[in-house]
Amino acid sequence: MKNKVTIVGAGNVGATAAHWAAEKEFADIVLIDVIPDMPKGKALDLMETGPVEGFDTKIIGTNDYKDTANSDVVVITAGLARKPGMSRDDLLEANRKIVYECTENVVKYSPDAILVIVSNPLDAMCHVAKAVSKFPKNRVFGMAGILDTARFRCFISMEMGVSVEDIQAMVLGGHGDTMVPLPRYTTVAGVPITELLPKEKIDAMVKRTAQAGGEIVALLKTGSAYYSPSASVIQIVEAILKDKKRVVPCAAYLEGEYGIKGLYVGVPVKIGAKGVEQVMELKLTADEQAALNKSAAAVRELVDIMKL
Ligand code: TXD
Repeated sequence: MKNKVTIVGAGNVGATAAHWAAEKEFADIVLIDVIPDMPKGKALDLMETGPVEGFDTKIIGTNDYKDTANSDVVVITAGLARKPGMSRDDLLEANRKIVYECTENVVKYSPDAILVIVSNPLDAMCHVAKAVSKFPKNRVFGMAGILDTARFRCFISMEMGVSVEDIQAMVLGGHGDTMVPLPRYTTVAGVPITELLPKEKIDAMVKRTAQAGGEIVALLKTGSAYYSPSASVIQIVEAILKDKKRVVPCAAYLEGEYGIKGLYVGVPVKIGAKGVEQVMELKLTADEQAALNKSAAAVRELVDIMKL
């Protein structure tokens, strides 16, 4: 039987994620949104791309959660995106209600699905989805670290003039301005960038990475980044459906790892058919741990406001 992937929110991230997924032919796709007919239009347009691009993926657009029944993976991208001058945290009130409602609807029809959250503020929205779904922690987690490391990798590639394919990066923490890029664990062909680049250059790239979402928001003016976020979430979906055991940073529910309890924070995890199959613990220096604690505290503050 073919896999089924539902994408909730057919906006910039959701529709572009459907596009990447359609090309990969790994599942039937359902695109759902509250705007009447819009997801149907986008799904049909994408289906009509099949003959040109050579994919046979079935894509359904809908406003009815019945069509999402028995999904293997559900990606939640519904919610407001940032406008210039806004932080991700400014979206908390509006998006918690949206993510609450979407999760409620999704779990009614797909009680065994794995939920991958994208809506911001990301880590806090994972808490909403976990509380509403009551799913085990391995089946509810968030996409942010793949995007943040992709941005870091991109900047290193631009700085050094080397292929992005040979760059591995690590970013920990919440998906916000306090995120923690880790140069010691960021390598070019296995060599840490701390041995390849001067400290000032690395510091500048670390800062740019933490602010990279805002850089795009300031340029777009009408919304936030979506090509890279959507590609990143589809990498997770692929890792689940193909049981690839990819090791990537995701917002995972920690229960003591890194000294953090009862909180979603970005850490390296193993992703396979069961979702988050393992949290990988890195050895951190005192400074790195302090930065992670600060980032976790920022997430905790948002979670406390929600009183879930
Ligand atoms: O790294 C990450 N996790 C992120 C997160 C990277 C980029 C974007 N990130 C966040 O994803 C962003 O801050 C937003 O909170 C979401 C979605 O961003 P996108 O750019 O796709 O926003 P759009 O284009 O405005 O699309 C949102 C869609 C839109 O079509 C709405 O009609 C729909 O969400 N929406 C809903 N769908 C279903 N159900 C409900 N209740 C609903 N409310 C809005």
